[in-house]
Amino acid sequence: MNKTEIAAVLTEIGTLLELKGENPFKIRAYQTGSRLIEALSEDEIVERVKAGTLDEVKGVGEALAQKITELYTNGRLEFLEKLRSSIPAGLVDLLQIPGVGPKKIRALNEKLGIDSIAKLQEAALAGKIAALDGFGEKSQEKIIEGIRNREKYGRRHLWIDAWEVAEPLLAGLRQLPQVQRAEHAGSLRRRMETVGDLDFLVATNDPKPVADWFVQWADVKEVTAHGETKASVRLASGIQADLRLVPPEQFVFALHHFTGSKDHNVQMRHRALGQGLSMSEWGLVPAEGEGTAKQKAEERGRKTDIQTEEQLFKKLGLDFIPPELREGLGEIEAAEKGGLPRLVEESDIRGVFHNHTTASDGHNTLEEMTAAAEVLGLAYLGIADHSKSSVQARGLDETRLAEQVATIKRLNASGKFKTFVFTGTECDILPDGRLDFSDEVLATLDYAVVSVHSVFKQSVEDMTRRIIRAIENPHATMLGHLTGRLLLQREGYAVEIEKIIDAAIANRVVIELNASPWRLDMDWRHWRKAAERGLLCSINPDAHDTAGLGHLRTGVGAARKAWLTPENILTARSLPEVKQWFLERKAGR
Ligand code: DGT
Ligand code: CA
Ligand code: CA
Ligand code: ZN
Repeated sequence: MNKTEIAAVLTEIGTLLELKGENPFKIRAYQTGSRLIEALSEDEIVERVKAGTLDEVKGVGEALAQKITELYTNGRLEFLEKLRSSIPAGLVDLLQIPGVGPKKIRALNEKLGIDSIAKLQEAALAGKIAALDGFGEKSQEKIIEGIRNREKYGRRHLWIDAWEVAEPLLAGLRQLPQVQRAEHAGSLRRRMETVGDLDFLVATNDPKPVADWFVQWADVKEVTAHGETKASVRLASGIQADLRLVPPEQFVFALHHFTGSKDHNVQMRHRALGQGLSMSEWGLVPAEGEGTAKQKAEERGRKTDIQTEEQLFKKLGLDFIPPELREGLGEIEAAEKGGLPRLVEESDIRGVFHNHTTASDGHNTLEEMTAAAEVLGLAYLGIADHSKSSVQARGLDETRLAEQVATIKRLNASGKFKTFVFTGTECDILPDGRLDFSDEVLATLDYAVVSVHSVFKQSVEDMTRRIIRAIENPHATMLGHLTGRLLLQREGYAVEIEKIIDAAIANRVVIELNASPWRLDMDWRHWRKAAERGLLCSINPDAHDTAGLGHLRTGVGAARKAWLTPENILTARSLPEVKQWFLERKAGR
């Protein structure tokens, strides 16, 4: 365990002892011990553990020294494990509610028999808390809100939601005169499909006003830490945000460290060590020699020639690794050999498929959607309204589909928009794998997205067979949202993804990367290998209104995370190339 982790354990022990109503001196000894450990350098702790001289530190007694040694060497502490199990789990849970500390929990337990969050909520809603000594209307309100928010705060957030909250905050930080550089880091920068919390990083020589500004941001609901090197807040949306403030010469090292991922960082540190260098959030310094890593880094930082991540990677013999690829999945090996892909960018995308209009469950008309695509500079727009079995989505039957096709052809011929419109459908894959439209009807369209929208609860074998049968239909052009997942809401249905990928490649069917922020399906984790084997991707916004076309950005982020290049993506091709590809496909089989 490192010192921060050890300090956290000591604090936890103090809290648990307080919860048990132990002797205040004993409690204070752990609280003080935690602060003392934080104040020591990592190297000093190592030395003192080795020499057995921890108890010589003022304020650290023999008992504490022995526990710290045990934590340092074993990474666990029997005393803590016993302590934890001696307290009802429900009481410990109550510590998660803001405004109720160990003392209050004991009072609630003694006077009202409260030993779980559920009972606390019940008592608060019944107005029983306000009547207790040491509580009141205000603390009762706070408890009720705390419980209500717990679920909201506890969960992760869609990338797009996190992005929308983070962008204005980042812009605000950059405008402060004390801020030399500011970036976001963590999973948001790595473009994970969901984000736990926001991580901001600022380079400044004057951290106090920056931290003060951050905790007073309009959206801040609660300040959980407010120092000169770090501040943490909860925002109104329930998202938590960390701000770290570092001197300018440390910025690039901290940016790399807090961008993560953990796995990537571990591998990078390992590589640095192989070159005799110690890499940390503080800097890149010789692994051997006098002083702590932090001291050495601070000393050398002032004269470091490393200002950018490009330079940092170069120093370790690597090409620049885009943040999206930093998952510890072979990116370092590729960067070493000059083998990183030229990742797709938003500007590579020439058109979009799989979009809905008011004909089915969309909110904008065909012309509105086309106008919006034109504004985005897209050369083509593929319409794909639902088919007749999707009754709730007002799926089109054969007659209405034929009418829509005629309308689209007239629109293209009119020359009203620069964007060309492809005729298509999002055709239901029926439970047995047949498609919702006959071959004759499908043959009248430029393309067909085939998707599962019903009967999700099939066995893996049945679902896999069902989708493969659909893929084998010569009129299927693309497979829509492969697993049907809704991020943070609904797991995808069980299906053998490898077999689906095999079938798609064999039948020259495109698999979509559904760009809607709550789908991002097929998942980036499957794409890299599949694309290497020749699977073609289409980044499909699945837009249900004009704003939905903007989901393209989320989709491109996921595609980058998936190591995809423009060559892997159908919609990075020009209009004539795509027309040609559709024609060849139709003729080819
Ligand atoms: P999240 O917030 O759960 O979506 O994921 P991240 O990746 O943003 O994780 P977070 O916010 O806990 O930390 C940001 C980055 O800081 C993380 O990706 C890597 C780095 N980091 C944080 N704690 C550790 C640690 O204990 N060890 C290492 N090697 N890196 C860490
Ligand atoms: Ca984070
Ligand atoms: Ca964080
Ligand atoms: Zn769909």
